[in-house]
Amino acid sequence: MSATELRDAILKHLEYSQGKDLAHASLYDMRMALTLAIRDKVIEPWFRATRATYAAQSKRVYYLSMEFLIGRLLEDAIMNVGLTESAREAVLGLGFDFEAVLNDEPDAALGNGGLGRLAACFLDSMSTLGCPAYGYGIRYEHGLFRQSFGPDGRQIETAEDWLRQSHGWEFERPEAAFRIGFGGTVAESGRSAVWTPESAVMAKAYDTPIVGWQGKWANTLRLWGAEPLRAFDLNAFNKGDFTGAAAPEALARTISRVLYPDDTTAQGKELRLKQEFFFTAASLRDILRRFASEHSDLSALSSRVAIQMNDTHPAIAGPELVRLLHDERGMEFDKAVETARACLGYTNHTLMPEALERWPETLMAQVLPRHMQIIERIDAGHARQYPSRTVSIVENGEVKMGELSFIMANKVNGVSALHTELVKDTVFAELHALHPDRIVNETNGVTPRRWVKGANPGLAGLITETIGEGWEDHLERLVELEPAIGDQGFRDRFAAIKAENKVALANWIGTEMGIPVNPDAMFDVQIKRFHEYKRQHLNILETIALWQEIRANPDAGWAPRVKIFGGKAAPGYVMAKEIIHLINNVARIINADKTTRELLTVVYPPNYNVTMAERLIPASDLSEQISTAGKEASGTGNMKFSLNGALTIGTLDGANVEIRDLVGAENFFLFGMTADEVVECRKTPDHAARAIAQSKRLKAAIEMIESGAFSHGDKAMYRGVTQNLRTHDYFTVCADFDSYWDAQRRVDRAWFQRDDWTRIAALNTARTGWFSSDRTIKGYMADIWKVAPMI
Ligand code: B1N
Repeated sequence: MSATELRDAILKHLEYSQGKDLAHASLYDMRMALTLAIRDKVIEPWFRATRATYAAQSKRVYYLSMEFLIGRLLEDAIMNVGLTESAREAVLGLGFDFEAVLNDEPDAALGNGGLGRLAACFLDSMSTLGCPAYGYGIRYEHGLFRQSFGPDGRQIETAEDWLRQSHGWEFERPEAAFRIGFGGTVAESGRSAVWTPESAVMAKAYDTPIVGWQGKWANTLRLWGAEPLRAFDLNAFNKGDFTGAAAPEALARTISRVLYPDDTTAQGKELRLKQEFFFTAASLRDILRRFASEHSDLSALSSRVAIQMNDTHPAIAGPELVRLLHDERGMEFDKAVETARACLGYTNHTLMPEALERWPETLMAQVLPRHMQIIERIDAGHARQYPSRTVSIVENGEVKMGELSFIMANKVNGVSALHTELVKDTVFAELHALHPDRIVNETNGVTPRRWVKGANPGLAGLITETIGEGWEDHLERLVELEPAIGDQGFRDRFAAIKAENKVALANWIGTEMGIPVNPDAMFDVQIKRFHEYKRQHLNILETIALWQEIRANPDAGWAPRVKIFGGKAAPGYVMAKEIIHLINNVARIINADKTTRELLTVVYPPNYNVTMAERLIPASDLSEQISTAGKEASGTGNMKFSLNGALTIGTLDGANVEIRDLVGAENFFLFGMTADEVVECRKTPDHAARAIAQSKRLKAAIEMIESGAFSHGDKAMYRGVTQNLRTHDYFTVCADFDSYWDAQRRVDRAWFQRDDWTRIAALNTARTGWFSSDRTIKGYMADIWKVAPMI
């Protein structure tokens, strides 16, 4: 499509879809018209993919996820259909700034962090690989909250409103709607049972086409919105019970209203359980409807259907599928369990005990009475089959969703090599012994289309010039860059691209925050959700210590640094919010110190999201991946940084281990205890006190916080953080501090060997092509889903 043709298509949509002529079109009108013109181009591969899948009677993959952190879609879609240049020209020709049009799109934050972003990268890769797939989730009215900082530096949360403007990508499907019930009673009826829910809502489908690289294939992201039952159903429902009749309407309004803002924690709230059942049940009905339109023999279900549970959030899929097969379609119970298991896979994303979902048995029995019976029967069946087992799904009055998922899945996977081994050795040790072939590893990945080509066009251009086209969907080809890294000319270009990205970021920080930053300084970046295990407080403690040392010894050869933080804390996570508050106040004090101004700046732009990540990562020199070893299941930001030529300072945790193996130990700033050593360390009750006593810098940094230096003299302000460090320090910040400090000084020295730094940065890019989510998805397709690519 030429720029002129695209221009005509945009004008047509301006006129007929937006009802505006060019002279009166707003930025929003232009963005919508461009979106609709591009969406038109996506329809053709979308239909083609659907027809090809039907024609081949191919097995389909269903990716069930509570979260899809897709961010903006327009720029990505334009790139995938190969219209970036035409679109730029057409939009410019119509008198609009292309970047401004792209920036007008709201960032769809239907997820918290890594888990949701992984689901979005997987959608991209499944479409790129021609894997027939549907993403299924919830169309939250409000995604993750918007973050701002109060004048005192505290996090303020406000509702996010991405659907206030009409959503240009989606298609509403009023015909694809299912009634989803809750509560009520179960009556025995022969060998099965009849569940009569007490209340119900309608799940209505909204489809967004997800086009792959070069527009060869497109899959569907189907998100469910909750609506009250129709008038007819309401009448039937109503018979005499008026209060009961009003309840479903209230329920319908709340069920898809808001994303739970908790990352790696489970809240155990009734509404959350209802959300989980709501989207899982609607998805399963849709899956069985589609299967039934092509096949009649339900025993063949697993040859046509692979359902992936993204963590335990859709774990009710096990019992619900059994219920649909047994109660509603008359399949014998044990066969229904076998059939369901053959379809289901379960991805574990965390070992943190507070994240492992458990529901009170009483709540489960009240919200999903039939499912509670089925869970008990599955549990009993498993116990009969494995009499030696001591774990069970229902224990101490709780339903453990991890165990349920494990038992109901034919494959269980971890998300990095280290994490998968820990899954085998810790949470699922006993189940692993009983089912030794069930756990597999699928190390996470990220889409290079968004995270290299889209976010870093400069680097993408250099890659193409150096190794030719086609690396975008064969990212392992980045190794071909390696010979060029020996050339001074290549290194200079690589460095110049990084420098340009940093100038752009420095300008943005200047306009957005009013803080001048020196683009020649090292950009040292930690962006991720705030959590004690991710240890942003380790970073800020080191920052305080560094500031003190620079003041005491200004000429000791410090590398000038800009420390950049980004991330949100769950609204109820008091400690994480205190750390945010502390960082903002440390930034306020340090940035006001004229004596260190040239060497150290701390910036923390509010409301970190996918779009901000796309801006920050290409401009980063140093990637902070400093979690307590054994706690970060994988990380995916770590991969994005490496691909974009940042060096990593990190622990042996999650996929850091694999990054270090690939880029080479000599090119990675390793520090801290190993996962085993952390476990050992915790056995010494005063490990924190000892570490503080041994480290004059750590001691001084903590004391400085306690002195009120960052809180207008208020000595008690950060007691939550400091007392925890001094006493409990479960995440071993103190025990790792000196090692971290030393690694940072190695970073300083490396920074002054600028050409060598650039060489290592380029090696990071060249050696991390393995982290493409295409590689990950190929793994799932071969090991778990047993699905062949269609292109
Ligand atoms: O999943 C990512 C990993 O890269 C991260 O290491 C991991 O922390 C993240 C409950 C979670 N694990 N668990 C969650 C999110 C929301 C929620 O309500 C748990 N997120 C992760 C991708 O594998």
